[in-house]
Amino acid sequence: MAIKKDISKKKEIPVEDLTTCEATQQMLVKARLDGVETQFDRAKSMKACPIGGDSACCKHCAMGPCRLNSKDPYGKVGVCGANIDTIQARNFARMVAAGTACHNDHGMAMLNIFKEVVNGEIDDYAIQDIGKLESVAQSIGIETEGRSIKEIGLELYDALEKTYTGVEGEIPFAQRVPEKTLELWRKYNLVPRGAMREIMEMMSRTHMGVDQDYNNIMQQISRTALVDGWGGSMVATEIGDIMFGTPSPVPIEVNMGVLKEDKVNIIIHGHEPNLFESMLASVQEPTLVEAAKAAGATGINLVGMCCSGLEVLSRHGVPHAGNFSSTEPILVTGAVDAMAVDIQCIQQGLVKVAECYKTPLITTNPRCNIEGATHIELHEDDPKACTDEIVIKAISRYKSRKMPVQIPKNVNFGVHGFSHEYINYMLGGSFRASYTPLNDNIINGRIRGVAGVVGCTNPRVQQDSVHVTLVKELIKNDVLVVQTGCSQIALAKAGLTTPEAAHLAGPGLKEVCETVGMPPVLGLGACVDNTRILIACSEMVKTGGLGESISDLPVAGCAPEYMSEKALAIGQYFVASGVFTAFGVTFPITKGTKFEKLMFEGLEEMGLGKWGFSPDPLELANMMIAHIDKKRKALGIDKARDRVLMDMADRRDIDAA
Ligand code: XCC
Ligand code: SF4
Repeated sequence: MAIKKDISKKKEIPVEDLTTCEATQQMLVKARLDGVETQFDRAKSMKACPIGGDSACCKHCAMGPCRLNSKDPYGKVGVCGANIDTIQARNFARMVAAGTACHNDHGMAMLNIFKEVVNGEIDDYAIQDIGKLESVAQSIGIETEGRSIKEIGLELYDALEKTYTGVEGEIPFAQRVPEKTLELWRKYNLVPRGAMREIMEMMSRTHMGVDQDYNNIMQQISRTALVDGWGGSMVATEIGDIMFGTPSPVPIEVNMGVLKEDKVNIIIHGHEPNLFESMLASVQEPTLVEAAKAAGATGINLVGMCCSGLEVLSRHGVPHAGNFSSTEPILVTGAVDAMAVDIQCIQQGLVKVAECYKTPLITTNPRCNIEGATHIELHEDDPKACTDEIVIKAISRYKSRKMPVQIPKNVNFGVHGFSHEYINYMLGGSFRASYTPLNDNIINGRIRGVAGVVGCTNPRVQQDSVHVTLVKELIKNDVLVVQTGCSQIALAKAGLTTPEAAHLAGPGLKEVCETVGMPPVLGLGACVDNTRILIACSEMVKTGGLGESISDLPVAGCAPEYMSEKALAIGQYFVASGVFTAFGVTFPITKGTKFEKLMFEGLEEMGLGKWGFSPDPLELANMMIAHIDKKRKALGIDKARDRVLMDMADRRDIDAA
């Protein structure tokens, strides 16, 4: 037995290879000493299934499951005769449907709360950004002049409800899509109806014996994804802003060092902002603050993780403790007195780790219970009943903290909370807010293009490192980077979301950043807030000078460490909107097939965007930059950039002389 143990110890991967996040490294070392298992250990012992990885298997009926050979993809078909292209297209379709369902489910929940707030049935939340309410209403043709908040709000609710329930016609935010892009969608029948309809149709078409032409399945994949980006996710962002405020830049702190040994530490993890917003009220409740002090703490410390954390980091500057892969390791500090979660990316492994450190793990949403966790349901008409109880649980855990606490000292700073409204204002100034300066700087070549780098972390690759290497390479090449999701926290921990990080940018981007005082990497919020990027793209097209369609823009997207089906849905809506989007880690298709060709070439030939893939960050950067340059050339602005760079070089020569 002892020998066996030695062997397993020898095989242990150094924590530095698992993650570049130092705090997470420290906690992984401690976890090993404490005998606690995390996703990093499970990823090592659970080899990814190679057939599933290539999407060459189908379990859509009981004649199967059928496994095809991805080395010889056309050598075999399933029992029903389904070929590799049908099988992969259906698998991809269902992943996109699941991701789209998640974002729409979240958006619909927000919209329901909004309705009850407007109706006066919920008073723990409010309409905080009336300007945003009006601008969103106007963007879909709702009259706002001389009308009350309630009138506008109810009409907005009725209109946006169609995002989910629309049986026919086009979703409301299709009105925000640039004309030429929308025309193309109409030509291919891609403009979504309501999400319920699109997801239902996607599930039905991918049942055994229904849609068996990968091209036709792809049409519904795009339409389904578009009702995520321009539908449910966009509603989640806009309603979130209306109720909780539109973000504007705030200085923030990230990393595990935001936990405080002498305070009652509460972490909120998940996605919907309502839990966190109510928790913000609870931790300020004087009686609860007193109770924390009576328990010997100096106060209550509320911090976020994952997208829940990003919602309030952007809006209120609440500290953020880390991204997805750090959610288990942070419990290893022993300093977390409660972790409250709602929906999405809450890995079941948390239960065991929480148990080891006697941290209450509390689920709050009826759609997400976890075996072994404590469920305290949050009801929107009285959310504080739930969040107060969580605080009380945390205080009593603080009081009975038994084991020694070990909090990594790491704290990093950044400026986050950008929004498309703020980009408008920041570059244009308050009197001439517009996208013209951004477009001008792209046209004159100081900014080569814009890249969205987003998405998860994944223990199949070294946590954070792919994000950071990729983004550094992009900004070095004058590509302005916008970010959402867990990726943003990777970059914040690496110090790239500060204005000072401009020195890492190429000469053109550096000049723009220094003039405006902005970071070269802009954090735009949670994953639903990728829709801020869609709107920014839309504005860039409408402002002029960069083509007529989103597909004309010198922009690209990437999720280099993705893991979730939501990320695939996001990727697909960017592709269908006209953006080249590259993913890392692995891509769920079989190489050398017609479906691969459609995804990586065919969609672009139709005038949409296309997919790209590489596990290597520098290769990803090169692909994105090459795409941006291709678009610059097509726009005839490639020469301008040569001039700017020559100017810079000339200037340096002069300086040197
Ligand atoms: Fe989840 Fe949104 Fe991915 Fe992070 S980035 S791991 S989806 S928390 Ni959305
Ligand atoms: Fe096999 Fe066809 Fe059934 Fe899929 S649908 S499991 S390929 S028989």
